[in-house]
Amino acid sequence: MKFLSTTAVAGALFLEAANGHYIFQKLTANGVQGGVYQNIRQNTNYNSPVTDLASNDLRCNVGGSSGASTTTVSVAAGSTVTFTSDTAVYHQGPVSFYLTKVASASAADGSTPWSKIKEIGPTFSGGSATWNLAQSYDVTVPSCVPAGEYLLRIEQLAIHNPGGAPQFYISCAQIKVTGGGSKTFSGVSIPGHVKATDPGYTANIYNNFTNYTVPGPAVSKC
Ligand SMILES: *[C@@H]1O[C@H](CO)[C@@H](O)[C@H](O)[C@H]1NC(C)=O
Ligand SMILES: *[C@@H]1O[C@H](CO)[C@@H](O)[C@H](O)[C@H]1NC(C)=O
Ligand SMILES: [Cu+2]
Repeated sequence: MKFLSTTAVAGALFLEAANGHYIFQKLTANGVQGGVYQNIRQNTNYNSPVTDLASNDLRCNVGGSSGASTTTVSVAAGSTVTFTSDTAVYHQGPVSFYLTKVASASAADGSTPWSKIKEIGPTFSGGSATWNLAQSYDVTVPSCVPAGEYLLRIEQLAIHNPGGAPQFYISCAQIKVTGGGSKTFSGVSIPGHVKATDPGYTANIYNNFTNYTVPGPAVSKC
């Protein structure tokens, strides 16, 4: 009896882990896709989201405050990298990418200023919105940022459930930028980059949804 009930619980947890949500766990850089958590910090909350706007877990997910077991990959400034999730993103919401310069990508805790370098909102056509729901998302490392080590963070904010807490699906890659320039982007703290009152956080995507502003700071450009 005890064995059977334990098995049932384990089975339920497995189904939840397998079917619930999604997690970005691979990075493609220099045209080569790394293994699971090779260049992305491994989290400890499976594929569950973070929902607390004040939590440091918003930086690099639960369990991602350091990355000693993660390899830092060299990428040229101006080149494109790709984040890939275990299953395709299926909750509607925006995708944003943030970059923070650090002394050591494997040791950094994400408390340094983050600059948003790309955002993907919905497109509106004929009165309806279309979200870019995908398994992989590309981002170009800005050509003008200084060489050195960075955390590169992807944030998919699921706002599919108005009235419920929006869900942050987050992963941080560890990169070492080569080449580059000398531009310093403005940055914001995480947590703190998204406010509970932001229209892009509170939006009801099912009701009179005709425009959308992705939460967080403006995108920094070279
Ligand atoms: C829909 O939104 C627009 C712009 O935000 C607003 O002017 C309008 O009153 C809204 N309509 C309804 C029916 O809520
Ligand atoms: C849509 O535009 C209106 C008018 O500028 C603004 O008040 C509202 O916050 C916007 N909605 C979203 C979800 O960004
Ligand atoms: Cu979900």
